Amino acid sequence: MRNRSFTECVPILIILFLTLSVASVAHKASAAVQTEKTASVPAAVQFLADIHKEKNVECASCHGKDTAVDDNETLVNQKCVDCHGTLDKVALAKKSYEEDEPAGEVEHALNPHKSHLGKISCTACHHGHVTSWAYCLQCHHFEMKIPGGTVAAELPPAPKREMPIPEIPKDIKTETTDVVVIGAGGAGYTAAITAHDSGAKVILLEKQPIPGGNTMLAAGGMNAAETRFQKEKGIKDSVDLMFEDTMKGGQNLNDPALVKILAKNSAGSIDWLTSLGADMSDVGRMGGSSVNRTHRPKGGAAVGAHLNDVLKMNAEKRKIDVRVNSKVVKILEDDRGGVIGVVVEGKHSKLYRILAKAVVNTAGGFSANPEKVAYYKPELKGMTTSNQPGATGDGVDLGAAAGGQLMDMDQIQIHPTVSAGSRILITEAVRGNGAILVNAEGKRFVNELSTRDKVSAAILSQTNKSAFLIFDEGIQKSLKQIHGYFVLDLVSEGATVKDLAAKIKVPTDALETTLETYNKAYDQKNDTEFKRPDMPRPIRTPGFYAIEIRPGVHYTMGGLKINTDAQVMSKDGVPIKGFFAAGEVTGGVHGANRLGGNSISETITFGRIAGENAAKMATATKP
Ligand code: MEZ
Repeated sequence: MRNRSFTECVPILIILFLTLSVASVAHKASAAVQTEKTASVPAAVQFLADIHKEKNVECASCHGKDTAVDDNETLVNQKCVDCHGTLDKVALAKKSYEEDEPAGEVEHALNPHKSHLGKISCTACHHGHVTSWAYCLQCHHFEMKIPGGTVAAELPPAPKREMPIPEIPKDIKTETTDVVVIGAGGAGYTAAITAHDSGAKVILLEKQPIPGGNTMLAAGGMNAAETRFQKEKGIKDSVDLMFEDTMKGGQNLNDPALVKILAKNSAGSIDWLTSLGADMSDVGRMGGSSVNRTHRPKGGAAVGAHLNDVLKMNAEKRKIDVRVNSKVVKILEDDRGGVIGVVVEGKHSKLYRILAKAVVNTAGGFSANPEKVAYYKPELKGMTTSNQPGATGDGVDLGAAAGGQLMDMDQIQIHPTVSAGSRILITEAVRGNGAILVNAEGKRFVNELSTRDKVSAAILSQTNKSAFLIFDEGIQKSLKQIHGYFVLDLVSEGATVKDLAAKIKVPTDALETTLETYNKAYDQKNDTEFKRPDMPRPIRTPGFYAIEIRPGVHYTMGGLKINTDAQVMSKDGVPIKGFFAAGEVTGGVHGANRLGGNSISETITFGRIAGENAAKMATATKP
């Protein structure tokens, strides 16, 4: 079907409007809101509702007649799509957001309708009665226009980071289900799908307007040992070696029982994802791993956006009840401390209660909560983060308030390579595929494949507390994800090493010598200088590229203590009945330092365990 333009759509909507004769209470209320808000708008800004009104699109065309808006804003979003087309269609229609972009270069263009956020709802960015703002502006600094907003529009104030537990009125609405999952990132979707497939009725809650959590940002891949993809590529690995690498990387602070589960179930988790339609066939390496075991889509594409799509699609196929804009404000307990449900604050539905036989907490970590990070690790005060804005640690607070034991809260990981001056993570896979790090003097200073704690510490002791990732055309071609850094304008380029040195203002001789020495080490398969264990590619194929990077807060290793069944442990050291957790909200798997690629591994493996055990518990008590 041809995509209708907005103007073509207007008459249809008017007819619809007239047919429905919507001089309704809802319409009036909506119009009143509109007038009231419009009155306070600065002259230059019109809200989306005003723009529609000017085009004779009445309120009920978007809101429907007498229909209360649900927290997913389902009807409003459907109306946007009916009129303007799906996200894919809008993305095609608007290939370039850079005004001077030549038509032939649309491949490189930024397109907010097509991004790693996947298929998000229109109302995540487009707001009818307040200034619209692009969700991605919370991490990026794009100069892009949005109807009913402005480029310079002030973002709404950041959500309150502390979670005062509100007074819960007794008479709020109550729903019931088997399993409630808090947080729709990778662990949440995995737990929800697994619980559903084990026979439970599930509600998956997400406080942000879009699902995905930090999973949607995950880049490098998912660690797994003894997988069929490793076998196909002749990679010799073992569950024991993954266990040893993970313990060593975590400085043996990890809970060995959890690490055993992680390693033992990792290949099964890859098979599970594959059975859902994921492509995990490319295998690379992250720092601290003895062999290539980081799985990701073909060509080295980012793992998170792909998994996010696959998990969302599978939840939709199963008709799992996923609710965004739905923040859990309290976990409910019975008089013996067992967990029996949650209280939710919906964007539109306000406070309501869901009683459940089991609750799974997959609400993530707190790297995007600078106050909390600084509280537990004062030396990280003011440091940027690679995390999505919802990673504020509510899940940890909710779990602790429900009697859960916290552990290792001061174990906070900084990722060595966040693009300088931004929040954009440059995946460790760039180093894994061959890039080196040089300082402002043009010299290498560290084994680039060492663990994150060591590489970050080395960078922080260099001039400007930053460094440059250096790679060439061969490395750029080997990893699809790198393309995105060009699109985001993060890469300095040179046709020769000399050109590049001039661009990034490092001494030419030093950079040339550094690359000659490194390429010799590659040829001799021996890095005598820094003992880098794997040099998959030389750096000698023009063009030459650099990205300036700085460490940023990336992952919180601490959280709720769980056992191997993903049950949350109480402060007295016993499992809390009906309470499970998985993913970054938990502590224990990664100890003092998480290995790159072990986060997605943990979310999938422990998400599956939590979902299965929650469902088992829920269905066992079914009449
Ligand atoms: O597991 C991670 O955090 C990871 C692989 C990050 C990255 O550098 O891509």
